[in-house]
Amino acid sequence: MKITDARVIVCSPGRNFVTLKLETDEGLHGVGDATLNGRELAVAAYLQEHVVPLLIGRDARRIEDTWQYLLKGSYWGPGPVTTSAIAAVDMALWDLKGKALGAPVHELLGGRSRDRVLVYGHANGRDVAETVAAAERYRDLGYRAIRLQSGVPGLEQAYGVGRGELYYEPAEPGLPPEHGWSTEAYLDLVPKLFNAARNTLGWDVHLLHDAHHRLTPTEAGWLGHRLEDYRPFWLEDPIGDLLQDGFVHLRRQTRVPVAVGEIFNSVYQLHRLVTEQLVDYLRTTVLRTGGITPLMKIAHLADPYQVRLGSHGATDLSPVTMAAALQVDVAVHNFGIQEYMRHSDQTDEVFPHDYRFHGGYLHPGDSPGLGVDIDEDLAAKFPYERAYLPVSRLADGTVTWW
Ligand code: KDG
Ligand code: MG
Repeated sequence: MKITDARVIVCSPGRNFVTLKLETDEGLHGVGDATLNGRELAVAAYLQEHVVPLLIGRDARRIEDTWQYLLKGSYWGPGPVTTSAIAAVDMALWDLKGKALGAPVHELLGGRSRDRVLVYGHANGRDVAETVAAAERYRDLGYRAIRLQSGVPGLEQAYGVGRGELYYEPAEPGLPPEHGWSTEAYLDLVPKLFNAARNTLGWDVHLLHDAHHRLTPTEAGWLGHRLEDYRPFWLEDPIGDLLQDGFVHLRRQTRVPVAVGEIFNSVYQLHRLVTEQLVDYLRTTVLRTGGITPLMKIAHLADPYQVRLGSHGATDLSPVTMAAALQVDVAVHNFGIQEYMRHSDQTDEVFPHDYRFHGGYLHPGDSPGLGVDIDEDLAAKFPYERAYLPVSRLADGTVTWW
């Protein structure tokens, strides 16, 4: 099965996405997601200028070989642009492999380890009361796990508090907006948020929270310690997750379960966190880490250390990534939870997919390949729009992590 055409499709049905579509001499096509939020065109150019010429004429059956060829052949090693591009190729090749063999990809990864995939949704609001009310609505929709993010007193905007009820989109059209940040106000708020949520929702639902890399290990230890009694499912990105030593310090201070890695793009950024059991969940997903091929290896590395997958699934990862992630989630033994931020209706129309939400779980479906496609004609009606993630500053004007 030879690759005869490779198209890079950039579209913006509500937000920007970069998609790779491979065609073969057997009349089959495969799709992959290459979206890197706020830096989309860098990956589109990387694919178009440097990867597509290497793909035409290649044997589409050779997934591992192609992955190694694109990574080692580039010489420069993994980085967010490179691995997002390679991920799109890898996803499209798994999609093709499944279609060629008439099997959903999870059958090729060892078959199902579970019937359905536990997901968490995003409850948010301008204050604690609004956030808890949003969490109640999620629970009424059947969610068994809910992430809580609230506006912070004194700050106009806060990470995780977005537009729309069931839809959160942080990227803004135009140049980056600037948000203020106060660690003190945030640390005062979060324990109150969890206390109110447990009082209202009870204990029959998992609660999660994302600190979005903004705390020092000492601050994160203080917060984790205060959240322990509310039995959070996890505290995500409590500290900058590239600083591995920080997790040693954090573990000494709190027993709160820790999730990290949505910005990781290789096993080298997480192996120590896994082998020293410094974290509980890995957020790295098929897109950021270079595809299904490397994510399966990461899952297998993590399994004996009792570290589980909890893949990133924000709206900037297209339905193609969600479909691919679900194939892995349902297959690997050490799965924990999948983030599920619903896409807009427009996005779902451009990317028709098999997966369905029901009763707090996602069901990946059983059609051959990944179970997702792109409607190219419809995609063409939504051209790229420049958009950036916000930038944060402290009260004195210092730039900090958003
Ligand atoms: O593009 C950035 C988002 O994907 C990220 O901010 C979302 O942290 C995030 C999450 O946990 O979903
Ligand atoms: Mg996050």
